[in-house]
Amino acid sequence: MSRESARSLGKGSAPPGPVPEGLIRVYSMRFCPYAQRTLLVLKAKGIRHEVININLKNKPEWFSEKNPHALVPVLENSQGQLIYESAITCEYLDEAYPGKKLFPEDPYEKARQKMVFELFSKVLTNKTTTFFGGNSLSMIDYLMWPWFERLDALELNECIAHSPKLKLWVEAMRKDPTVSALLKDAKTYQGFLDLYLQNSIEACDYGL
Ligand SMILES: N[C@@H](CCC(=O)N[C@@H](CS)C(=O)NCC(=O)O)C(=O)O
Repeated sequence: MSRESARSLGKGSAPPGPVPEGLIRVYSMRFCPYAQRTLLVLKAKGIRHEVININLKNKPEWFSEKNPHALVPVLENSQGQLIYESAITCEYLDEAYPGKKLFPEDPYEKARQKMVFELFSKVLTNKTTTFFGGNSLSMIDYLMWPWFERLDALELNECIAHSPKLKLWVEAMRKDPTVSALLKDAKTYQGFLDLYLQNSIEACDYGL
């Protein structure tokens, strides 16, 4: 269950009811790279979820009750617990749900991924394995990917043109079934961005 491509809720909309047992809800926006992190983890772990898209240019009055900063992503579970900040939502999902663990079990390796994530840009040059956490894809790759997916749309592909290791990583990421299931093309991102920069309340629903 999902509805990733549902139209967004805006001002005047009724707040959604409680989250049904056995599901988790994510408040999202179709073009948000932070929310994409949460969606990647939901998909990679096969977690049953529903998506409520929020119109960030015309936010519902009730949305600040879900997150005091009124930003997406936010998770809400059937006990009414709310979790926000994308990296925190991803770690919560990894810990709260069974199945494939995306963070390493080893506490040091997990701390290392988090340190690497903090360092982000410095690491790009020190990478020796295909993925950032080793030879298989793990949480840190999903946390970083959304920005790389948008390079083409922003005409910033030059950033990776001179880094063969990074180019190989991008190619490997595009082949991952979770990444490819959520992939959007450059034209779509550009269409969204044009409207977003004009402050259009249609931006978040671009292409629907
Ligand atoms: N640090 C936050 C950033 C989230 C964020 O900035 N989300 C953007 C959309 S991509 C947002 O909700 N913007 C609404 C606003 O700025 O009012 C996280 O990692 O979750």
